[in-house]
Amino acid sequence: MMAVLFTRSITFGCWFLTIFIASCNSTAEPDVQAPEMPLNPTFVFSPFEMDGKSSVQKKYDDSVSKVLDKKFRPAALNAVKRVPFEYISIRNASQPDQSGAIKDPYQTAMPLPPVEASAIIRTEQLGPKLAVVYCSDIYDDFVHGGTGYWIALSNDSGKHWNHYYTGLTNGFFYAFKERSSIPLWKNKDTLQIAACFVRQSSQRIHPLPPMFEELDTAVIVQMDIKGLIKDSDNDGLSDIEEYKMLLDPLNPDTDNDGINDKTDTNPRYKSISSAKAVLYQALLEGPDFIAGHFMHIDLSKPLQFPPDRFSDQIDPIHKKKEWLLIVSNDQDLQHLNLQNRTAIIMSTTEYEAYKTKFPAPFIQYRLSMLFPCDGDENKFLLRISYLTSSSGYIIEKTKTGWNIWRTSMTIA
Ligand SMILES: [Ca+2]
Ligand SMILES: [Ca+2]
Ligand SMILES: [Ca+2]
Repeated sequence: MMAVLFTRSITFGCWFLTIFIASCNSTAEPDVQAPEMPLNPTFVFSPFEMDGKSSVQKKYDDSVSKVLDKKFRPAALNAVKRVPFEYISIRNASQPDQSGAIKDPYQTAMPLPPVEASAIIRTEQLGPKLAVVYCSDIYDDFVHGGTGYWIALSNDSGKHWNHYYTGLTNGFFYAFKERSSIPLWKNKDTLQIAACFVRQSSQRIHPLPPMFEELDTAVIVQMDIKGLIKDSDNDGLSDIEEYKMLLDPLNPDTDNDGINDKTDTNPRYKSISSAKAVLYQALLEGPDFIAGHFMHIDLSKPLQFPPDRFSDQIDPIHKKKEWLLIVSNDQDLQHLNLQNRTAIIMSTTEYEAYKTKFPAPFIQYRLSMLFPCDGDENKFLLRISYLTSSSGYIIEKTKTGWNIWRTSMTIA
């Protein structure tokens, strides 16, 4: 019962990595062991003289390394050329743009939405209508080479802006061109942008990004604005966003728990605060309250977080919480109730189908199950991995809650 956890944002990734490094610095006698990874030396730090044995964990570790060892294969051409959404149509450009033939891609006199200038790809004005194509990593992971394409639209010459996710990820399998002689507004209902078809051509080897190859450099992606902005059930998430998060675009409350899809932090499953769900929440949202690598959770009290703990994880432009994609068949994890991030939890079967719709990889957080340990019914091992770092925990169930020791940290 493997649990695989993904997050879309480097923000959390960096933060998490910082925790690892800070913790390692505070370790008095790091115990450097022989390399375990073929590419990088691996350092294992053990802050406690604690150990536990679990045959279930050994089996789990073997199954994970089998998955990780899978050979990289580039996407098939028919997958690259499959049109992913109904609101999109693909045309071939009659001829590729001549480089240098154009032009400043920005209409610089045009008012711009509050997005970072470096993220903007194209802007264009059509009377009072303004369109800006830009990149954001809200629903995508740019570490592996793919940020998401977004469009900001204004109908009143830039006084108000709305932001829409296109559902497309840079590199999987489109690369929008910043320079093109093709106007962004095809007409008042349709946007178009020159693009290349590309695909990942090499295995990603941490910390380097993978290589991409161009397959067709003369493509025009045409987007119907009505389809882009459509919110069929009026819950504040567009149909495209709901498709991306495996929510029901025709039901404003997918899990039927009375909380609207947009505000629900676990919109696919009802949250239940079981002891294990609280344990997983503590490990996901509060690893920095492990003082000296130890944390106690008292289940009779709500979890406490430092005041500004998550303030930088609410995106100021899109007003959205960071989201995590968690793949798990563990029902306790499915009942997770995060306070400050939205968890999209799917079963392993759902995730297999999901990967064919959304082939861009995400930063992977792997959260193991609780492995029974030492034949003690109240003692467990658990491991959380991120990129090439991982932490091992010994977890003890007490009368009032949980004791958690972080017993090893591995950095490759
Ligand atoms: Ca909706
Ligand atoms: Ca919905
Ligand atoms: Ca709900």
